Amino acid sequence: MSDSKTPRVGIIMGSESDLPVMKGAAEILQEFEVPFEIRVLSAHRTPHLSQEYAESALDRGLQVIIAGAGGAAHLAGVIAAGTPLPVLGVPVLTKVDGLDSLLSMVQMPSGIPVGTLAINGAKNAALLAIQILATSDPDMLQRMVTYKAEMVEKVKAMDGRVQAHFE
Ligand code: RP5
Repeated sequence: MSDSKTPRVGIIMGSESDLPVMKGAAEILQEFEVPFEIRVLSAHRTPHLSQEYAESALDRGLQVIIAGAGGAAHLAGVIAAGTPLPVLGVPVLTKVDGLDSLLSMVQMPSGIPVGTLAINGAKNAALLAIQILATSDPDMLQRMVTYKAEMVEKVKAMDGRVQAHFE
């Protein structure tokens, strides 16, 4: 059973240090009024909790999971292994350069996909999660249509300002 408060999207991250990036996903979901939950779960430091999270996600009403991690970023893959839900991965920038995180996520072997976003791409992960929800939710679809229309207006305004600057 789900109601308007049951989380539909799960945001998880490997460490609290990922929060400055991952809060971008939370802010987008808030803007679209999508109920979500947000947790710190580590694939290597709390493997049992991560597995429990993945295995209970569907029954708890989640529809999409966004997983952010840095370094040897296996959290999204571990979660994807334990749930039939779509998992979106956000590689978090590290001291190296973030390519370590990106490749750890995007190079999942065949069979267990992780839909990997750009390095630090938490906002796009949330937008993609909303688009996934919108495939079976007309209200969410309308919100996405409105969001895109507003973006068009913002770019038109930028265009006008830039042109005016050099007139
Ligand atoms: C990963 O290691 C986390 O996702 C984080 O990006 C990185 C560093 O974690 P902390 O040392 O800051 O806890 O597991």
